[in-house]
Amino acid sequence: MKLEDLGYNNGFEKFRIDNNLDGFEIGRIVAEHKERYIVRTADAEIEAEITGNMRFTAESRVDFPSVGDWVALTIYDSELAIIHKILPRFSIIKRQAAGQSGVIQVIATNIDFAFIVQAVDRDFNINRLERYLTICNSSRVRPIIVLTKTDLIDKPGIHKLTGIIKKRIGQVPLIAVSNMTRSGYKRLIELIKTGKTYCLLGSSGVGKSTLLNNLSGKSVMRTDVLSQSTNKGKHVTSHRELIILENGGMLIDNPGMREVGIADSTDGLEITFDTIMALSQNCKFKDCTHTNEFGCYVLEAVEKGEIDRAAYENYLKMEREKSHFASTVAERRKREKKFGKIIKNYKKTMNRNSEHNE
Ligand SMILES: Nc1nc2c(ncn2[C@@H]2O[C@H](COP(=O)(O)OP(=O)(O)OP(=O)(O)O)[C@@H](O)[C@H]2O)c(=O)[nH]1
Ligand SMILES: [Mg+2]
Ligand SMILES: [Zn+2]
Repeated sequence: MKLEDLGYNNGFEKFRIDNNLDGFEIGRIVAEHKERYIVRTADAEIEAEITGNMRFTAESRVDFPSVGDWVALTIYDSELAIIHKILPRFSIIKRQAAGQSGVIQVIATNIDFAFIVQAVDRDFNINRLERYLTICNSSRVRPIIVLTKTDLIDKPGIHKLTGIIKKRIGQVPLIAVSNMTRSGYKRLIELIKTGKTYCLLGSSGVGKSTLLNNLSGKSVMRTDVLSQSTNKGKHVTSHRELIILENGGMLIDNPGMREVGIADSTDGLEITFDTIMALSQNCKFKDCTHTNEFGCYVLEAVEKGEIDRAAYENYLKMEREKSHFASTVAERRKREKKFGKIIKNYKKTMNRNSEHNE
């Protein structure tokens, strides 16, 4: 297998040469199990760990390898390999870590397309779809909406749901499939290109792993029904894994998400809500929050019914989350800086004292 078949490109190669990484092997992380990584190189699949230095200097999860990463590593033998460097990523899918304010969780890296998977049953939720979309847009990953379990409802039912999506989320490709009858698979398979990486995002139980197994023709991932009452908060898939399909596309399966918190979505919201953004250019005040200002074009459009009120409210909610995330991060940085100064001063005093004692 060539590295190119795993998605390696000129950008990564240029970095490798510019940084004199000739002495290292290059590989891609295909799975992660609690800081032990499975790396796929041109001729092997091996387990690897990171250097102590990488662990020590890491400031957040973003500095650790993730599934999808290209890394430079040294292979000592079939049992031991050490990851020295993460090659710069062209995309990072991340969210606000569930229940940890201001903390980022990396879902996957170097992703070309994300399949946002939602089932037609009670999982269907247009606001959440917009959330996933925002996450994709802020990480420059092209989204594709996949509506699953269409076998559970009739044609008019499917039509109604696709109508709701198309009205709110116009330009994003949308495919309705059944993992049981495989209806819709032909279109889905046509979208998967050789050498490109696709990531499956969505709640638990929507059929991500079933879809992946069907597409790969193998039972790579375990799939199951979870009883809501006995398995509260659990999901069937518990780790992330990259699988190479026969047509050369790569698919990353993820554990289902219960919370899709917005983290650092620089311009994700602007892209997701481009109509609102375009209108806001005309608002009377530059710093208009579009909530109660006089001369607000956005509010006016909502009143006139030109913007869907539910979409507008979802936008405001995520905008608030985004600012909250930013201020939590800023506050933590400030605290850490202060703490760093205390440590520095302490060390200085200690050194002075020990000099005196000599
Ligand atoms: N009727 C129907 N059932 C489906 C479909 N896709 C998946 N299922 C069933 O839904 C259940 C959950 O499927 P999984 O593939 O494990 O779901 P998942 O998204 O991987 O869930 P997590 O790993 O927990 O995130 C299984 O019992 C599947 O057989 C579908 O298209 N139609
Ligand atoms: Mg799964
Ligand atoms: Zn406004």
